[in-house]
Formats: sequence, structure tokens, C-alpha cells
Amino acid sequence: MAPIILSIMTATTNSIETLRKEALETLEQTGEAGLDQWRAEWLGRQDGRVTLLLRSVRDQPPDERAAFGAAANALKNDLEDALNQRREALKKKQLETLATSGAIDVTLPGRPQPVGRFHPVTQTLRDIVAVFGEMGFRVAEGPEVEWAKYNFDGVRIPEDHPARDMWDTIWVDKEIGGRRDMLLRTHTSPNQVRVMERQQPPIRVVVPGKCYRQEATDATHEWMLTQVEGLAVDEGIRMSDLKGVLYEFARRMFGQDRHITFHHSYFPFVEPGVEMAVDWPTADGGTRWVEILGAGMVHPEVIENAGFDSSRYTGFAFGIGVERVAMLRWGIDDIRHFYQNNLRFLRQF
Ligand code: FA5
Repeated sequence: MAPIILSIMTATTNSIETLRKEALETLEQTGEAGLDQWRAEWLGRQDGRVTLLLRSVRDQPPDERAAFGAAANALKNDLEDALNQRREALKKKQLETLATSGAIDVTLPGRPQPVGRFHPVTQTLRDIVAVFGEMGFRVAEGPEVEWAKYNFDGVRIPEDHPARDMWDTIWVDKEIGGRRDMLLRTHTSPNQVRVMERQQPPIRVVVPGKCYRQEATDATHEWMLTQVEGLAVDEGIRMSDLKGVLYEFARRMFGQDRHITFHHSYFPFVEPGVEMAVDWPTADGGTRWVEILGAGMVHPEVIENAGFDSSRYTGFAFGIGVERVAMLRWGIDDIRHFYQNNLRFLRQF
């Protein structure tokens, strides 16, 4: 090493060019395995030849120092670039040799990278929420494990009301004194109460989420289902507003040619109550109505319970069955496909 250091100490800009030549020539002859060693010899942090050269700048005569420093720095950068290029070139050559020697069959199809995607029900849920978002509805959320006070009492389904039979409930707690309090929500309607508890009119929200019912499953019924609750409360809200909003939703979701129908229905927390159905093509070429949501004008008592004056404020509410919407959208004939985790089914969406 000693003679090299000596020669560097006395190096001039000219001898920098000599060094460059030597470094590049040896690099050209260095194979993959020797590249690290080449790097250590020329660019090593401690005693690489170019490092020492850079360190010797201060020993140059003052009027040569600037030019010398610049040339030495340029050399360092050039050698780093050359090293990277050499690495790339060697790698490329290696691949080419592998390919032409037959060790790799370049005509084989590549291995597909599996791409994740949203479950069809999640996709539909997001689209529904987006449609209402465009109409000025904000998104709120509520718990899946719910109190009877919100799931039933708050929406006018008292303990002894026959309407409680409408939802066969999955209870979470034990019966205490003939009463149970904690359950898996059977619908998203408890959020009507929860939202009105924390917000003053004007209210315009949608509340998406899972619901659970002790239900015998069939082609259109699951025991776990997804709903999107909608609630609008303000001065002067009328039934025509509800119909207009739901009609617009159906148009945006299913396209212009889909027909919808409203017919009267009973829910204790609305008056009047309706169900909305969409026409669904049947196998024999006809159509039938498929109910996708329940809705109605919020019952004045629910408004009063929330502490609002029902002579001033009116509202509408709806609860959309998301699986049913997804079924209509893609022509799926059995709701049970969604939750059987069959990837051949799920990958289609
Ligand atoms: C309700 O759950 C009411 N909370 C809806 C409502 C909200 C009415 C606000 C008025 C005002 P219903 O049980 O009909 O109503 O369910 C609403 C929708 O959820 C149905 O139209 C249907 O699309 C879907 N649905 C109900 N039960 C099931 C089930 N077992 N499997 C799949 N989807 C279901």
C-alpha cells in the first residue's frame, strides 16, 4: 500500500486520469464475485484509493486545491456509476445465459400474482353509501351488540308488543327477572335513536352495518345480513321526499330501465310504512318483484322520544337489504353463496 499512498500524495490532476484508467480497466475484468473487493480497493471508506486521494486535497498547493478536489470528486462519482453499470450488465448477462442455456424456459407463462378485492357485499355496500353520499347523506355507525332499549323500545317495539315476534332475536345476555337486555342487533334501526340522541335536525345520515336474526335460511334469507339505515329529519319533510330519494337511489343503482314499486307495510316506528321492491327477471322470461327495503315516515313518537317537537320536525327512514341489492345487481339466485367462502364464486366480482 505504501508506494500507492506516496504516489497519491504527489498526485496531480493528470495522475487522477491515470488512476481513472486503471480503475476502469480492472473493473472491466472483474466478475460478479470480485465486485465487492474492487469497491473496497477503490472506494472503501477507510483506505480506498480514491478516498485517500480525496483526503490528500488539503496537501495540494493552495492554487491547485480547488481543481484537484473537483477532479477527485468527479472520479469518485464516475467510479460509483461505473460499478453500478457493471453490476447491472453482469446480472443481465447471467439471465441471458440462463435463458439461452435452457435452464429457464422464457416461453412459460408468468406466475399470476393473486390480487385481493372486496367481497361483493362490501362492494355493494360501498356503492350504496356513495349514492346517498352524493345526495347529501353523511355516514354514521352503531354497535352490532346492542341494547334492547335501542333495538326495540326506542323504535316503539315494547316488551309485550307482538311486533317483537317479527324479529327472532339472538340474545347475548342471560334472562334476569324475566328480561334480557343485550342482543345482536336485528336491524340497523336502533341507530335512528342513537343518531337523534347526539345530533340536532337537520339530520341526513346513512348507517351501514351487519344485523343478525335467528332465521331459517333460504335463497333470500340469511341469519347474518347487511343493512343500510337511512334517516332524514328536518322541518317540512314529506312522504314525497322519501319516494323521490329512494327512486333516485334505485335509478343510480340499477339503471334507468329498472322498475320499482312501493306498497304499504307495517313497521312500528314509521307511519305510514312502505316496502320497496324492484323487478327481477325470472328463469321463464318473466319478472317478479323482489323486496329490497322497508321505509316510512318516522313515527311522531320516535321524534318526541328523541326530544324534538314532532309538530315542527318530521322525517323519513329506510332500511335497505344490501345482500338483496347485490343479488339483483349480478343476477345471483341464492343469498347463501355470499357467506360460504367459495373462492370460485367470490372471484367473479
Ligand atoms: C327492517 O329491518 C326495518 N328496520 C327496515 C326499516 C327501516 C323500515 C326504517 C322502516 C324504516 P325488514 O325486516 O323488512 O325491515 O328488513 C329490511 C330489508 O332487509 C328487507 O327488505 C330485506 O332486503 C333485508 N332483509 C331482511 N331480512 C333478511 C334476511 N334474513 N336475509 C337477507 N336480507 C334480509
